[in-house]
Amino acid sequence: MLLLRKLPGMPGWPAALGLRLPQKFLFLLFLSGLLTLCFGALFLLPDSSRFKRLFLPRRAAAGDPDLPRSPPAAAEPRHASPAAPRRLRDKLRAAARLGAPPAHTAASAGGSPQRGQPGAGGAEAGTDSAPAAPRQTRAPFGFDYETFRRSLRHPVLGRGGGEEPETRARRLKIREMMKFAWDNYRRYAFGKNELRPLTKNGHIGNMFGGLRGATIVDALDTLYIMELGEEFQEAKSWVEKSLDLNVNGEASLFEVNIRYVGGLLTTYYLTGEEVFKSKALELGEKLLPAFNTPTGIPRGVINLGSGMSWSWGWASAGSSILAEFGTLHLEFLHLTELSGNPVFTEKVMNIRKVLNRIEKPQGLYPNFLSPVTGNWVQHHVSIGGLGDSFYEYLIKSWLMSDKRDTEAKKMYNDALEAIEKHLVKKSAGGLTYIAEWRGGILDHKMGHLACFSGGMIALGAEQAAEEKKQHYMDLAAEITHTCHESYARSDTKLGPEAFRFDSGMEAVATRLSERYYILRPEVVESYLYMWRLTHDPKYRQWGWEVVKALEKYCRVEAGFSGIRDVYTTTPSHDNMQQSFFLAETLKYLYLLFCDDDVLSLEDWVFNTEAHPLPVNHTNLKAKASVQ
Ligand code: DMJ
Repeated sequence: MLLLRKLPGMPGWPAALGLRLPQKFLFLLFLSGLLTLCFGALFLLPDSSRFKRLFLPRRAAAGDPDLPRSPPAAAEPRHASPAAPRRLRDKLRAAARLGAPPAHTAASAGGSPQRGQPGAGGAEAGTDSAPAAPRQTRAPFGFDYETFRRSLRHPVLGRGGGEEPETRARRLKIREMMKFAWDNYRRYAFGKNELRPLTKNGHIGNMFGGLRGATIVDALDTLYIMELGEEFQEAKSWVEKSLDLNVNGEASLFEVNIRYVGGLLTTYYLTGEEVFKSKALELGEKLLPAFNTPTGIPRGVINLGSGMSWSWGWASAGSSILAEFGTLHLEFLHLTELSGNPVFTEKVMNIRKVLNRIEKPQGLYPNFLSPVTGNWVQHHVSIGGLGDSFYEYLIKSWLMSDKRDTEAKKMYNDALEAIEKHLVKKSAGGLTYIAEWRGGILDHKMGHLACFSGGMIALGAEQAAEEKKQHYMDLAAEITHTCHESYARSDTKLGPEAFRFDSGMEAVATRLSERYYILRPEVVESYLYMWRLTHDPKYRQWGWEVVKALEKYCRVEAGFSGIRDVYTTTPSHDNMQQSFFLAETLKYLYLLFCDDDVLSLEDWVFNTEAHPLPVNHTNLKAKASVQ
């Protein structure tokens, strides 16, 4: 306006219109009001609006959903938002400070950034509205392993000393069992997925899509923790030389994640050896195509070579399974942590978003969800198989975030409340159990898998409202007691795959098909948590009963085998040494006879395959910045 007036040979607008002074004044007033209105309206436009990006400085208009709208970060209350997005925000901000577009721009456009390359989401500085910084090239993302190690509150393997000779002897016995299981696997099945201890050969199976060495990757951290140095080196050099990730074949997204990605991540955190990190990240990227569904809920099966994914044939109407897509969170957050690539975190945060959006019947989470429509497919609810580790990962997400992921905590609390209201029952004989729910009808059955829940409920009790803490500790103890009963009531002192509370029976398998024991860990897992959280000596006693039973009924000449019927003392062996026996059962038993500072629960959260992942202590922030 003013400019126009001063242009030579051009009369001012109002003059040109032939207006008088008061009219000119009114006209000017009207125009300035109009301008203010237009400019002010810019702030009301959605962040994505092109006009906004055109007129406002870049930072204010960025509109990234992960960036806080208000108040600014410094004013954020400590528990205001989940930890994962917060860390993501920190990284995005760090990238923005260097003028780099956030890494996920590249990732979500289909190409994942090359780690360690300047082009990994890295551009030139200088587009920010902050005071002009000297032009600099973005350095590669780096994870500072030493900073991470310094952040741990306890030595990984504890301080040692001051224990009872009996405790030490029992621990060493379990170490010997691990060595026996490993030696036989190495001798007869090295490089295969599992050992067949009766026929003395290897088993490959079809769960890992052509990947081999499941027992090696699952056993790595147990060998390390038990200080079986030579054996650990054998396992490590196999991973270095022979773990081939360029495979084809149908893999379970869930199994590959919990065993391979989990095992590799943990071994990296324990040792700092790059090979474990790079393999974990490479494999993690191969899992990403499974999320390419209309809802972002991954399908259960993926071809690691082609990236094609589909649902399990047995899952009703092409659905995805709660315990499968709900058991990725811990590992995926660590994949982001180590790579700087937010895509992993984005994928699992989206799963949460979908779950939070849909209605839950009576507050319960059914086990089958359509990845296409995002609706529940069947109303079967269980804290055992098909549901189990979804609940586990909610409370563990909260713990792993150093107690900042309040969204996970709330989801866990709400779910547990609904489970308690609808599924927790007491038998006539006074045993507390968690039944299954089929469209509103209760099935009074508890699977062996559901026995992890004693430990989980104890672990979660700490965050409960003051008046409920003791209640949850009591509930955890009662469930663990029931699971112990399922062992104590069998002839072998090992528990069946499922036990029931009907027809006058309590905590025993009533069907022939449910009498087997395949070296599963869930009951001893609960013993470990209960021991660490209460120090009631009965849990060590119960753990020792399991050791004796395993030795008596599952140990064969060339390893450990599952048994077909826990109710007979002349068992028939199933000829399979499951990899989770080395990853979980023996690890939990060993830790039960260790001091609490060995893999302290303050520093580590166990994934569902017992691979410990570090808690993201607040003072760890520095480690994940762009160097
Ligand atoms: C393990 O692979 C994991 O614990 C999983 O969450 C459930 N099943 C087995 C052990 O029973």
